[in-house]
Amino acid sequence: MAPSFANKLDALSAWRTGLESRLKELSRFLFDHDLLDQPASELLDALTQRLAGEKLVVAFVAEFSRGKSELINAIFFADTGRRILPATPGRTTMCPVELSYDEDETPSLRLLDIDTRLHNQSLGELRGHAAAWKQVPLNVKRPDQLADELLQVMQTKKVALDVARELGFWDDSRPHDNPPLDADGHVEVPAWRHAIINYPHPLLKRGLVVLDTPGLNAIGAEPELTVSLLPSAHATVFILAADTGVTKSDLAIWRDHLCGQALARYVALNKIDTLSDPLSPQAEVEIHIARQRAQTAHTLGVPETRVFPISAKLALTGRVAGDADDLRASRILALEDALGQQLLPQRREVLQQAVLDGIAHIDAQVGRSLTDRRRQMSEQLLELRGLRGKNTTMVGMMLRRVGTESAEFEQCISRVQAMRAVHTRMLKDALLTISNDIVRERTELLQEKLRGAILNLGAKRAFSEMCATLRSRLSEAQTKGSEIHEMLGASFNKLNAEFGFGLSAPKEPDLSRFIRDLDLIERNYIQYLGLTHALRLSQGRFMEQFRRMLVSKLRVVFEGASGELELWNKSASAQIDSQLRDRRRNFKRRRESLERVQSASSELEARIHEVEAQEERLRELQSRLATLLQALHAAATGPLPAAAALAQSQPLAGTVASH
Ligand SMILES: Nc1nc2c(ncn2[C@@H]2O[C@H](COP(=O)(O)OP(=O)(O)OP(=O)(O)O)[C@@H](O)[C@H]2O)c(=O)[nH]1
Ligand SMILES: [Mg+2]
Repeated sequence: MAPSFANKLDALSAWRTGLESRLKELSRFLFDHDLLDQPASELLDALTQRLAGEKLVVAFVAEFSRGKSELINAIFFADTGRRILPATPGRTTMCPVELSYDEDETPSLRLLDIDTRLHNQSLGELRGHAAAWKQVPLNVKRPDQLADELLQVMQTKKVALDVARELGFWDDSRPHDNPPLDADGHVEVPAWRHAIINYPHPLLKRGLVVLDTPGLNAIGAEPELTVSLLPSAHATVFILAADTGVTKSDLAIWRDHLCGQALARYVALNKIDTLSDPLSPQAEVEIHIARQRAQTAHTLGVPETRVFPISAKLALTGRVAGDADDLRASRILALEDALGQQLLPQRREVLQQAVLDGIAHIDAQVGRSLTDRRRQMSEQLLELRGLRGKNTTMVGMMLRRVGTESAEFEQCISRVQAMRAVHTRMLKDALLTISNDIVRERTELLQEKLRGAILNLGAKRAFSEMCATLRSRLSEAQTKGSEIHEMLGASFNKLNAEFGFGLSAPKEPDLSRFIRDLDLIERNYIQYLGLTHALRLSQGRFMEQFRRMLVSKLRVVFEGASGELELWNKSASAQIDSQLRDRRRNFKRRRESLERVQSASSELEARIHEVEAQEERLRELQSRLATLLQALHAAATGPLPAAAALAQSQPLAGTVASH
């Protein structure tokens, strides 16, 4: 049987760890041999961090009681031997629950009070404020205690009607959707706004983040879930119940939150065990399941292969009891395989490209610097060998020549300085185009316009206009980046021709991925602004949260683009410094050699040997660099490590997957 999702994720993670250690080896090698300039070192650090910190977010979305939490238990927690996340009839999970692992923190459940909605801070901002969260330590060795603590995600509280209104859980214009009002005029609302479980599960340790959500069409859903958490998930599993089929509210959730998203979507038709009936033959039940699957695919507009009839309950009980028949009947492996087969190769491709780009960069920069140093050594050898059999007058002449050459070379300094001045000015100008002030100004302007917007249409238009302005800023920065590239290219050619440098401008800076990120933010927010309850939330108190949420998202894009431009420019100009240093060192070496030869003719052969040895060392470094880069390339593009071997070394993950 094909390895399940758990095994595949393991293999991907082992692949990442392998690449990480090869990158570290490369860094160490470059550092030890004085080949690592600052931009190259930043690039390698960023790459290693990206590989280590890479997250894979899978969100489970559905109307309440469809079995989201049960399915998460079955896929990820069966190895604990019990139900970990609460899953009960009726509304259970009251706030979004994020499961992940951060090894710098102890295992814990963190809960954010629902009242934080009354203040301006967005969820994103509050993540960094430890004091805003109630922190409950988790005893991971005691699954029963763990499950007890996690019951807190079910907590609710009673509040007065006006508080419920302020919190966003009561809407006078949509009376049918409002929760019941009790005899004292109180409304039951969730106690928490968000929960984060830090749990050292092998899969979470490997960068998986699981997002369990409460029934989403409920009034008062956290806007951040719609505009940020769900759209940035790498995959969503939408769950329906086979006993209810696709209901109107299921369809509303699908349409509002999952329809038209580019992300990978899977549909689970859960609870197929409820269709079994002692009075009907199994073949009839099968026909019934097949029919439901086809209907579901048709209603949601997805291929039938994306709809997975499953039973989360049988999967969980089957795994806990080690009952292979139940597990087979649950059909969970088909869903897990699909998740593993489609999702993980996509993630791998993205990381692989980043590593290959890094290799190309190091190869170009460091490789060139080594070739250049070798060339200088060869020239020096030629010079020294030419002195064989010559007298000291000749050596004196050579010394004077080195002096003249060195003085001529130093004239390049004023040229380099002039080029630097132009470069600094151009870069400053490019960075100004995409400064944080632009984001702030534009979002404030949007806020003004949204305040006046009565219809969603107006809000959408204002938002699109803002995005268009921001996009044109990014494109402008891209053009300016290309102009810098051109300017440097031309200046480098001149410096190479006149002063014997070996400079070459790196591949043009590329900001297209930031433009794509902006497009994605635009799509998500536009979709959110289209929801009926969005405008209500976008007014008053929620408006400020909305703006802050947007600003922080846009900042990430703009700061990312600025960072990229800056790093590119640093790396392009760092070669000038290192080549200047090399050239000067070379002149000094030549002068010293000649002086030694002048003082004692026996020194010539010794000096020739020395330079030959140095050249040989450079040749070795070149070939070791090539070997390291080739090995990295092979590791990045080669097959994933065998999952079976990993399962053995990771007993817990093996337990989850081995059934
Ligand atoms: N028979 C059957 N019951 C299931 C299955 N999956 C879940 N259930 C039950 O359905 C009920 C709801 O499951 P949950 O996992 O709490 O559903 P949820 O989607 O997380 O619901 P909320 O947290 O309220 O949004 C629980 O009683 C589960 O035991 C299944 O495959 N078969
Ligand atoms: Mg739940």
